Amino acid sequence: MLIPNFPGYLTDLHHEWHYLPVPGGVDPHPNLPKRIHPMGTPGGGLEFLRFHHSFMVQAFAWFATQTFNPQLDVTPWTSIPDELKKTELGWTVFHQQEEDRITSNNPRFASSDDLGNYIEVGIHNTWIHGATATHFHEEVVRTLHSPQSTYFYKIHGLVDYWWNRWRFLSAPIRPWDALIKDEPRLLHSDRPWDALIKDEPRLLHSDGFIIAELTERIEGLELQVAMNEAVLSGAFTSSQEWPKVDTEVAKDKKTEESKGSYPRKH
Ligand SMILES: [Cu+2]
Repeated sequence: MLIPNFPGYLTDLHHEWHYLPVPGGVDPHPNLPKRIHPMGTPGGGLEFLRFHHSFMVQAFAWFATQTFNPQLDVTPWTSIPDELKKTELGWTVFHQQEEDRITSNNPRFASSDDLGNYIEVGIHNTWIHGATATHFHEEVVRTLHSPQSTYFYKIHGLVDYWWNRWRFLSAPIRPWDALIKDEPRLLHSDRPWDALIKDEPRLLHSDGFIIAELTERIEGLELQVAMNEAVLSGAFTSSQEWPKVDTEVAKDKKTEESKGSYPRKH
């Protein structure tokens, strides 16, 4: 679904971040921040993950200031929906291998940066935006104005989910004595260790569990801060201040050709 009155500032922020300068090309929003590390280069993968994470925090802060009828469905996907895994939508055995590697961390990724590059250069840029646009008949998802669609938050929610999952999976397994030292309550469990592990597999990845818990708390705080800032700075205009729909449509028509699309590696 297209999100009514989605802030142009956020659309532009996303567009400019992805914009790849080409000779003779026109920089869409020269005053907005640009990507620092090019796609697929060291630093680019982490920047991709961080940019989209913080972008979603800002968008959700705005969502929270609005009432939508019907409500927005922006809940993240936690796996690639089966209905998208179709040959006619460009799904291939190679994409399945990519998804399997991302969810199993096998072969393992060296870092968040490594994971981010793998996702961006592969499934993200070559397939998921286009397949989603075609299947759900929402063309804007194919373009760099994709944040105007609720599907953007499903796609990038999935990327965030993969990232968190990877942080969990890649956390070092801690020896029991270190675990017991930090979590003495485990000592007072009357249950044998193997039964404990069976019921609480998170214990095996205890650092990952702690990271996941902290990540969740930080995300909550980020959202709170973003919302407070938005309210204090008046970043989001009230509905009475919105421009008339016909002028917006005219503006949209003008920018139609300049929406850009996700780059592919040749
Ligand atoms: Cu993007």
